[in-house]
Amino acid sequence: MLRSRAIAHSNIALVKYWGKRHDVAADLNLPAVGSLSLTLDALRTETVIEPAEADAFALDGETARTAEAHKVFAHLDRVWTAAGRTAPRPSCAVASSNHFPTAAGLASSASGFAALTMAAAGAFGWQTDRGTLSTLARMGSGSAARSIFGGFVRLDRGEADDGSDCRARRIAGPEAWPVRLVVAQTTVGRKTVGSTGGMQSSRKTSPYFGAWVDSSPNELDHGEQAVRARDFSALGAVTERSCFAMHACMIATDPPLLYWNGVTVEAIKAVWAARADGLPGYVTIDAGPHVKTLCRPEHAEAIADRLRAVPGVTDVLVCAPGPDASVTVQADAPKASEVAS
Ligand code: 2P0
Repeated sequence: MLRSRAIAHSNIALVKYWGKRHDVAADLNLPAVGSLSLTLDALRTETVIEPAEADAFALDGETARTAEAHKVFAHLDRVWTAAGRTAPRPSCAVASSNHFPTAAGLASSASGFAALTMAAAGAFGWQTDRGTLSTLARMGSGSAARSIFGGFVRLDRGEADDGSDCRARRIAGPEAWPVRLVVAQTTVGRKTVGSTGGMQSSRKTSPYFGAWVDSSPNELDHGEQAVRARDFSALGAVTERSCFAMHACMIATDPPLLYWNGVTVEAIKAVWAARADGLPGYVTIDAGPHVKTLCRPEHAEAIADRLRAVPGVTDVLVCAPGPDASVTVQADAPKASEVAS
């Protein structure tokens, strides 16, 4: 086993993932719909893995909670097995550090499991393609499959029961189309209903879940076509449609999954008012109250200023497209204990 260090960037879906396939093994974590995302430069996770006496996981410089650590060790087992190793997996010290500006208010599971997958493959001396790595990252967290790649990324739903065709692929690299995502934080603190449980609840109770799943393939194709054609207003339109269709499905869940707060609504309206004033921006919102606005680089600061002026917005961050996840093995990788928290 080698010492290995990986860096992965978080991503935001423009065409959303919400819901899991339930005709297959749950631990494959197969989505009911595909998704299309933008990887972001400003939000990254760095993970170092090295041989150890016993499994250990430190997050941001502190020993992680037991449940989090178990997920990490189970993921190491997955990568070890996928690499074709038959001997018992060697014990690993894993140190992971999130470099997220406080303004982000974003979940780190996408960059976290992407970095862990890349670092584990490196540590186990396994060289494979990024598509395969994305299928493994997906088993840790659906959105993590997309963070294996930079720029604009599509994760296909796939049809195979073993999940082998549910893998991410690059649609356009980070340099191919300079856009910005303006992240407006509308509260401090964590969300109350996690995504995994929320998705199950929507599938079981939302009368709109079927319509949401049925509408997704077309919207994904529209999103991909818009990226390939560099058609900004078409990408913006599908971004908003997918966001509000997903939230309609969430809100119709019983009990309702209303992830927004009042500031979320005011921020959406501020973006729409800016658009009417000639500053084109399009909103998307995840399983939380923050508002992310897709715009062109030349409009990002003016849109950020409009959002800063919304009462209750606590911080605003402008993100550019981010790179592929990367890994370095042994020689120039720092020790797990040296990763800055
Ligand atoms: C997305 N979200 O496409 C959607 C939009 C939230 C709303 O992917 O259960 O942490 O680990 O696969 O990836 C967040 O859910 O869920 C997410 P799991 P994940 O970005």
